[in-house]
Amino acid sequence: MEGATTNICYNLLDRNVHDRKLGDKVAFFWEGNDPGDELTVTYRELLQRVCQFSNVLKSQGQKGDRVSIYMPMVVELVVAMLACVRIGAVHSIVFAGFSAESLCERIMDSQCSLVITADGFYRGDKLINLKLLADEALQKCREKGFPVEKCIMLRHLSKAAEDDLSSQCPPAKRSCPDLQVPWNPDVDLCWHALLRGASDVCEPEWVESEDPLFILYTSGSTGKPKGVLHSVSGYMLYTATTFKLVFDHQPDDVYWCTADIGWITGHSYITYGPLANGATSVLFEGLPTFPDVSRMWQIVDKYRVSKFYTAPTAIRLLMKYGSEPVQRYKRNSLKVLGTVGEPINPEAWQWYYTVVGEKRCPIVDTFWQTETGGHMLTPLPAATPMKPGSATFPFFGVVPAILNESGEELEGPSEGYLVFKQPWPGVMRSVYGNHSRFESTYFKKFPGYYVTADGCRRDKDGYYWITGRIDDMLNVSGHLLSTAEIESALVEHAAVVEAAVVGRPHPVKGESLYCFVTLTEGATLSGPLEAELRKQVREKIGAIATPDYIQNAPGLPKTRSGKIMRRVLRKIACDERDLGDISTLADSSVVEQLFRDRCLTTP
Ligand code: 7RM
Repeated sequence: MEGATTNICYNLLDRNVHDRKLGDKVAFFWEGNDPGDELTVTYRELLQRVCQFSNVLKSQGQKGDRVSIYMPMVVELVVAMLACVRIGAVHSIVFAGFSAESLCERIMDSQCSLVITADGFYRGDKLINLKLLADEALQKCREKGFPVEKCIMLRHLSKAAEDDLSSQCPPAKRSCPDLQVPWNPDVDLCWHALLRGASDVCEPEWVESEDPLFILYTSGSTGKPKGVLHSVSGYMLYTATTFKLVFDHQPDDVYWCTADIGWITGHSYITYGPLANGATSVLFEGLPTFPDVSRMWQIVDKYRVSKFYTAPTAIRLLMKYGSEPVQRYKRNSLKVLGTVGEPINPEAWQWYYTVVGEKRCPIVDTFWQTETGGHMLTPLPAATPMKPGSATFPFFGVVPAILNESGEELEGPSEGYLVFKQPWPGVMRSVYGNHSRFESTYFKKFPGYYVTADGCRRDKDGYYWITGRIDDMLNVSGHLLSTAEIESALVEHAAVVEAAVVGRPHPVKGESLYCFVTLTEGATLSGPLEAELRKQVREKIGAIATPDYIQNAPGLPKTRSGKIMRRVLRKIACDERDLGDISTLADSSVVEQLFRDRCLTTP
C-alpha cells in the first residue's frame, strides 16, 4: 500500500458513523471496577469526544510527536489513543501497573513530548495513586536530563471543578480518602479544562501507509525493553481482518476482551480490530475476582456477551473456585470463547469448554506476539476441529516453519524453533530508535525467517503446539518478563552481588519467579532483606515482576567460561535431582549446597 494515504481513526470512527450509519450503535459498554459504575458510549459520541481531544492535542503538539499514555481502563484511554492517531501523533501506552521507573525509561527511550495520565484508579480494593507515580517518573526524567514539558491529567476518581460540564466520567461511587493528586502548575494541564470549548470538528491528518502508528514496549532478553513499532495500514488491515474472521464477528455481537489496553491484546483486540469492524465491546476496568469470583459471568449476562476473549491465567484462577460461581449465571449469550497469552493446559481448556461454554462454544486458541500485531496461529471458530492446547493452524497468509538448531526446515511431525517464512501485514516495522536491534533480534539467527523465540511441535495431523519461550524470557500470568531485567533490578541492591532468575511452574500464573541471589560478604538473607529485594524489583519494574521465591546462593553453578547454567538452576527450583550433563560445570559443590537450601515454602 506504499504511496497511499489514510488515517486509522477515520476508518474506525468517521467511516462507521457516516458511511456505515452506525452512529447510534454502542462502541463501548464501560463497566467500572465497582459493580454499578457504568457508562455507554456510541460511535457518534466516541467520534465527537475524539475530535474534541484531537483539537486539544493539536494545540499541544503535532504530527510525528510521541505521546506517552499512562491510564487506567477508562473510555478516555481510548479517546486519548485515537486522538493521537487522528492527528498523526504516535502513542506509546504504558500499562498502568508499571512502576514510575519503567514509565521514565519508556518516556525517555521514545522521547515523548507529552504524558497523558489520570489521578488514580481502583483495582479491586486497592487504590493506585497514578498521578503520584507519573510525577515520580517525570522527576526521574528531569534528573536524567530529559524534562517533559507537559502532562495532561484526567480526573477519574476526584471530582472535577464544580463548573466543569465536560467531564463525562462520573466519580466512582466510593469515596477515596487516600487519593493524592499532586499538581505541578508548570507542567500539569487539566483534561477537563482543556476540553472546555474545544471544537468537535477535526479533520484527520492524512498519513502515509507506512507511517508509524504506535510504539509498545515489550521485554527484551537483554533486559532493556524494546519499543515495538507498528505502522498504519498494515496493522489496520491485519487487526480488522483477524478480528472479523477469528471471532466470526456478526453485527449484533457483544464482544468482550478482558485484557488491559496497556498490552498488545488490548491495542489490537479492544481498540483497533473491534472498532474497525463497527463492533460493540465491553470495556472492563476491574478484576475477575472483585467483588467476588463470579464477576466475569455476571458481566457476561448483564451485557449478553457473545464473544469472550481471555487468558489461561484467568481461567486457571477461576477454576480453583469450581463451577458454582460460573453456574450462578446463565451465559446463554456466549457463542465463541478465545484464549491468548500463553499455552493453555488441557485441564484449563476442558474447564473453559465444558463449564464456561457448556460444550456449545468453540474455543479459539490464538497464538501471536506484540511483534506480530495480530493472530498468527489460530483456529477459525466451528470450522477448525479443535485439539485442547493447540493453536491449530496458521491464519490466512501466514507461513510457519519449524527449524532445527542448524536452521534446517523440518517436515511432518517435528519439534524445534517456530519461525515465519513470509511477511504479513501486521508485522512490526522496527524497534523504535534501534533498527539494528530489530534486525538482529528477529532475523539474524535464521537468515530469511522471522524468529518467534518460541519452541513448537507439529503433530502428525499438522497441528501446531507451542511449547514455550526458548530465550531467557518468563511468562508470568501471560506477561513476558525478562530474567535479565529482574536480575539487574536485584543487583542494584547494595547487598546483592549477583542474581539469577528462573521460572518455576505455578498452577495459576503459569510460571513463578524463583530468584537466586549471591549476597555481599557478611550479609544474610533475613526477612527484612527479602522484603527490601521484593520492593526493589516492584519499584524498578512493577508489581507483575515481584519475586515469588528468593534463595541465598553463596555460589551459582557456572560453566568454566563463567556462564550461569540456568538449566541447572531451573532443576534446583523445581527440586528435580536429575541434572543431565553437568560436565561443563566449574564447581559442582555449589549445586549440592543450593539443593540443601531450597525454598520450600509456597508463596
Ligand atoms: C499476544 C501476546 C507473546 C508470547 C509468545 C508466546 C506466548 C501468546 C499464546 C502463547 C501459547 C498461545 N503477546 N503466547 N499466545 N503461547 N499459546 N495462544 O501475548 O508479546 O505479550 O507475548 O506469549 O510465548 O511468544 S506478547
